[in-house]
Formats: sequence, C-alpha cells, structure tokens
Amino acid sequence: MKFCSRRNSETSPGSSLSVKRVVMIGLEKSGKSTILQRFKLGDNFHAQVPTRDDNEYHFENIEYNSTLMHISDLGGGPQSSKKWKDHVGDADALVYVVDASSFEYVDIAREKLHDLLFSNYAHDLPLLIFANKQDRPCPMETEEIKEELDVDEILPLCKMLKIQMCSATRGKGVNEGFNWLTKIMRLA
Ligand SMILES: Nc1nc2c(ncn2[C@@H]2O[C@H](COP(=O)(O)OP(=O)(O)O)[C@@H](O)[C@H]2O)c(=O)[nH]1
Ligand SMILES: [Mg+2]
Repeated sequence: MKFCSRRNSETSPGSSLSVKRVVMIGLEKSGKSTILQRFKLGDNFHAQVPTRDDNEYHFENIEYNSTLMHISDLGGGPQSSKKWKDHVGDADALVYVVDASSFEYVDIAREKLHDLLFSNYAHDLPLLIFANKQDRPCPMETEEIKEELDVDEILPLCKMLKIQMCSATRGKGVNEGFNWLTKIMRLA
C-alpha cells in the first residue's frame, strides 16, 4: 500500500483541516481493527463488523476535531514488528494498542514497543497507548499498564505520551484517546 505524502503542517486544500498521519500498532488481537472501526462508525459499530486479516494493512481517513487523520493499522502478526519500522518514519503520531486483560502477552507487548522506540525509527512522536478490553474481568488499569510497559523508560523518547483505558467493543475511551491525540498533533 502506498502512503500519502502529505506532511505535518499541511492543511487540506480549501479548508482549515490539518492533515496528519497516524500509525496504529500493537500485538495481534489486541484490538487495533476494532478500535479503528469503533472510531470510524461510532454508535453504528456492532461487534460483528469483521476485522481484517492481520497480515493486511487497514487504512482509514477519519476527520475528527478539524484534523483529517490518515490512520494505518499495520497489523500485529509475528513478523509485523519488522514492518512497523518501515512505516513509522513518516508518521505524525503513534497509537499503540495493548490488550489490558492479557497478562500473558504484556511482556511481549513491552518488548516490541521498546524495540521500536529505541530503534530511533519512531523518535519524538506523540504516543497514545490504548489499554483496551477494559470490559473484561480484572483488566490492567493505567498505573499497572504504566509499570508493565515500563513507560518511564520510553517517556524521554516520545514528544508526549498518554495511556487511555478503553473498551472498543463497548465504545468507551476510544474518542477520548483520539481527542487527546488530535489536540497534541495540532500543537506540534
Ligand atoms: N472484550 C473485548 N474484546 C475486544 C475488544 N476489542 C477487541 N476485542 C476482540 O478481540 C479480538 C481481536 O480484535 P481485533 O480488533 O481483530 O484485534 P487486532 O488483531 O489487534 O486488529 C476480536 O475478537 C475482538 O472482538 C474490547 O474492547 N473488549
Ligand atoms: Mg486487525
């Protein structure tokens, strides 16, 4: 898939829309596609909306808060963290999705996130971390996610960082996260 070449400060012709490129990553099944569908469809979302094969890119243009976001969901299969590095270079912001109900995979989620940020491919970008699946029993909340992902260590590598608890299936927290992101990107 080709990525649009519009950059940071560009505005859409004839409007005051600012155009931003957002890259969404995270382990397979963390809920990336569901978050994107929920954000796109709002209350029209229903859980049966099929999410894409994780080896495929999923790409949406979504206008929100006077910002036209080109959001690419890069997939999260075993090989995908290699391709994350190829695609974050042009990004204006990163969204990292974690399944907050999965204690089993949170170590891998931390490793992949740190690996990407310390690789210098994704330097000094706003980072929104969605702690998804808050509707499931005993999910990790903000403080626990902060510890498990060792957020203090990656904080200096990001322009700004926010952990947003959400449930994509219930529609809680998704808009709040993107609300923060659009505000931060407009300041950048
Ligand atoms: N309980 C619960 N399940 C979710 C939530 N978000 C996604 N899922 C489910 O998790 C599975 C993986 O979601 P998907 O969006 O395909 O993950 P992706 O591989 O990261 O794109 C699907 O069965 C979703 O219905 C959530 O907020 N709560
Ligand atoms: Mg997906």
